[in-house]
Amino acid sequence: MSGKRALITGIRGQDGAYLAKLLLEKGYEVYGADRRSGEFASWRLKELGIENDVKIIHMDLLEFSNIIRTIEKVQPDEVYNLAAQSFVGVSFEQPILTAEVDAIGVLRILEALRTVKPDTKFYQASTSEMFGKVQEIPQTEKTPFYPRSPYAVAKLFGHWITVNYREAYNMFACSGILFNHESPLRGIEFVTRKITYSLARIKYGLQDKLVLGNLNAKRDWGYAPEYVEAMWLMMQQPEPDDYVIATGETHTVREFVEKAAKIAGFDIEWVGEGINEKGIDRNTGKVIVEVSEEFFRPAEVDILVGNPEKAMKKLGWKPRTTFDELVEIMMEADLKRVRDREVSV
Ligand code: NDP
Ligand code: GDR
Repeated sequence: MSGKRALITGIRGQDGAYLAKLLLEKGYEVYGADRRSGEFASWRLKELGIENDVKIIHMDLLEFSNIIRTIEKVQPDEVYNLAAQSFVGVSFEQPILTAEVDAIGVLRILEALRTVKPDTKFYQASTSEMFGKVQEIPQTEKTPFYPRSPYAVAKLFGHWITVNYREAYNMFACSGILFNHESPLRGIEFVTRKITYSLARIKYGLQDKLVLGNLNAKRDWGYAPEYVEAMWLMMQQPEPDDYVIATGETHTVREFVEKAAKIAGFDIEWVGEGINEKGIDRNTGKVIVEVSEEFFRPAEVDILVGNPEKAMKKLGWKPRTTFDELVEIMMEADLKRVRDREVSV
């Protein structure tokens, strides 16, 4: 037993589940802050078999008094702030809510910690989206930021306020600048999971098409369970610091679709251009991928690719799962899920 107590916000999310599992394995007592309860919301903790091991506590990042009371009660050694309105697309529709949670929410936790328990270590879930309209390739901890969405602007405040509390109050506050990381526990609204889940449903005749937005966007996609290890490693260093966590490779959405489709037994041929582009399955001649304006963003991040050298050197962290392996893990998991749960026999 490590004897340590951790508080994870965003416990019902992808990273919350994997981080809770990792910390439980390391002997931590894990408290998960959740803004609401409910059977369905626990699906990720259930899939990892840890739903009875995490102590759920109700805490909303919008409510300062709630955060204060939670910290007084839990007396955590480490706080991992993973809670966020994390969907970039939605942040254009709900910019004020996004700022309240993703920017001021971070400040609320830091202020609560400064007031109640300033020796607590703090991790902030920062993001490659802060690089936005990229100023250099690949991006490092020193690359200038240029956010391109209300989400990224809010996260940039969260990042800088974390740095500021470290410098102003000598708090152990780190910011992990994580590039996209995916898994079978990824939310269905994000492009990778949308692709694998939809293709699985098409394969079993439950859906006709996969409708996407910008197929040319490039992302540095890694495997989520490895990225939560980096969060923990940052918190075990002698000094708090900020780190880029990435694979160093970038791929288009189109490539992700092609690879996933192949695993699911399709063979895609692209015809047409822009909004009229379509993906036809050569085996059947059927259109299985379409493009729609609906999924384009008012301002897009065209390419992201990170350089994780600092994390490799200082944390001893490195990405292990390749892009091909990631697509395979996700595609196989969704084929199994759909076969087991949605196909009637
Ligand atoms: P998810 O969207 O899966 O999880 C975010 C969690 O935050 C959800 O469980 C959500 O709760 C919770 N939440 C939202 N609003 C509030 C609120 N007001 N108070 C309390 N909790 C709230 O995100 P991920 O697990 O993918 O990501 C974790 C963090 O890392 C996020 O901050 C994200 O922005 C950031 N990030 C993620 C990357 C990625 O590729 N996954 C890359 C870089 C950064 P509910 O379940 O109730 O909706
Ligand atoms: P992102 O992830 O915006 O990078 O944010 P997302 O998977 O939503 O988009 C990646 C790229 O794919 C393009 N795209 C589509 N995206 C979605 N969601 N749906 C579609 O139909 C679609 N078609 C094309 C997008 O335009 C974009 O270019 C994720 C989140 O986890 C953030 O919280 C996190 O900070 C960043 O990753 C790093």
